[in-house]
Amino acid sequence: MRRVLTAVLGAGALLLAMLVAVAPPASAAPGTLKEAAAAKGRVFGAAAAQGHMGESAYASTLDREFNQLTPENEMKWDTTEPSRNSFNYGAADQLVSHAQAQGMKIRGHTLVWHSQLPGWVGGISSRDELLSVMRNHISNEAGHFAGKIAYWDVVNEAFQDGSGARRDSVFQRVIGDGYIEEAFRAARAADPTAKLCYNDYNIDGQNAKSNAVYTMVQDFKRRGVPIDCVGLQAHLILGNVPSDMQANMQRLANLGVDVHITELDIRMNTPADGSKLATQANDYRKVVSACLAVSRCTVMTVWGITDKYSWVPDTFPGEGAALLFDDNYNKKPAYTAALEALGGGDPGDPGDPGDPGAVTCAYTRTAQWSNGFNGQVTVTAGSSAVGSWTAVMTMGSGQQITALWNGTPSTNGSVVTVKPVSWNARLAAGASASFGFTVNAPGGNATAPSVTCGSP
Ligand code: G2I
Repeated sequence: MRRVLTAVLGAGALLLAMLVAVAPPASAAPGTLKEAAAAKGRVFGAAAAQGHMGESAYASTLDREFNQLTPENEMKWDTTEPSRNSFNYGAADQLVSHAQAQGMKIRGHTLVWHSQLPGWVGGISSRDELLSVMRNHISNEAGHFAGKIAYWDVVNEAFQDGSGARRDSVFQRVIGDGYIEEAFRAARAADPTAKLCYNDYNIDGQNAKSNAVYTMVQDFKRRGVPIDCVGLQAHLILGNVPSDMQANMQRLANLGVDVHITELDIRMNTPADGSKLATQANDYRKVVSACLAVSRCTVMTVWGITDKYSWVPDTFPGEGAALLFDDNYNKKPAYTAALEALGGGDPGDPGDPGDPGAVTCAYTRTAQWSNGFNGQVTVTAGSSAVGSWTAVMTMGSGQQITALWNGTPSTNGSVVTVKPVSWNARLAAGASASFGFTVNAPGGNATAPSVTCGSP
C-alpha cells in the first residue's frame, strides 16, 4: 500500500514538475489576434464562407485567431431572398451557429447593396413598391437574426469613387437619396440590439467619397436617423495605406459613431517575395496602429482567412497574397506585425518574420558632391541574435543608386530593398552590419532616403 501511495505521489510530483515546466510565464503576451485585440478592448474578426468550413485548417484557424465572423456571401440578398418573399437562411444559419458555439460576435453583411442583388429587385420601377420590398427584406432578414448580430452592415457601397456622388443603383434611381435612412430605420425596428453601420470601400483616407460619407453621417446624427458605426472596408494596395487613415477615423468618431475596419486586405502583385511581404507587414502594422489610436475604432476584420480563398485573384488577375495566412495556413509576416501591433506575440523573437523589433537601422551620409553623395546604413540586432535582415530604402526624387557594397539590392521604382551578402547576414545580439552606396542625385538633392528594416 505504502509503495503504491509513494508511486502515486511520485507520479503526481512529476506531473506537477512537468506542468510548471510547460506553463507560459505569467507575463506572456497574448499569442493570438483575438486575445491580443481583447486585451486592448477590440474585436478582431474575419470573413468566412460556409463552403470552406469543412476544411479543418480553415475552421481551426478561424476559431483559434478570430472573435468575430462576417459571412462572406451568405447573408446577401441574392442568397437570402432569391425570389420575392421567399427567404433562405440555411448557409447563414450554419455560420451563425458556428460563431455562437465559439463565442464569436457576428457581423451581418449586408442588407442593402447594388451587387449580388437578384434580378427581380432590379426590375421594380415604382417607388412605393421598391420601398416596401426593401423594408420587407430588411424586416425579414434582420428579424430572422435579431438578437444574434452584433453589427449590421445595413447599407453597402452607396457612394461613387472620385466625386462622392451617390452611386447609380436601383435603390438610388427609384427611391432617391432617402433610401439609406429608410434602410437604417427598418433595420433598427427589426433588430433593436444590433449596432447599425454604413460600409464602403475607398473611404479609408480623406477624399471626396469619405467626405460624402462624413457629411451623410453628420446629417443622420443631427436628425436622429439611427446609425451607430461606419465601416471602412480597407481593401488596400501594397505600400498604399493612406497616411491620413487615423485622422479620417477620428473625424468620423468625433461625430459620435464607432468606426470599424470591416474588410481589410492588402494585395500585391503575385508571386509574393520577402520584400513585398515585409512591406505588407509594415502596412498591416500601420492599419492596426491607426485603429488602436482611435478609441472608437473598436473592430478590425480581415476579408478572409487564407490567401487560398481570397476574392482578390478572381477580381484582379495577377494580384493576391493579401491576407494574414498563406495558402497553407502559415502565418505571414503580416500576421506577426498585426499581432505585435496589438501588443501580442513576442517582439524580441528573432524567429518572427518581419519583426520590426528584431533589428534597428540608421542612415548616415558619408560624402557629398555637386550631383551625388555616398550613404551608409547600419543595421543593428536587438537583444537577440538574428539570422538575416532586410532594409527597405525609399529614395528621394531623382535619386538613383549607381553602386552598392556589402549588401544585395533589388530596385522597384524609388524603393530599394537591400538584403545582406553571405558574410553579414547573421548578427549576434547587439551586433551591427553596414552597407554603403553611391547615389546619383541630379540637382544636388541629397535628402536622406527613408529607411526601415526588419528580420529576416
Ligand atoms: O468584392 C470584395 C468585397 C467588397 N465589399 C463587399 C463584399 O461583400 C465583397 O465581397 C466579395 C466576396 O468576397 C466574393 O466572394 O463579394 C463578391 C461579389 O461581389 C464575392 O464574389 C462572388 C463571386 O462573384 C461569385 O461568382 C461567387 O459565386 O462570390 C460568389 C460565391 O463564392
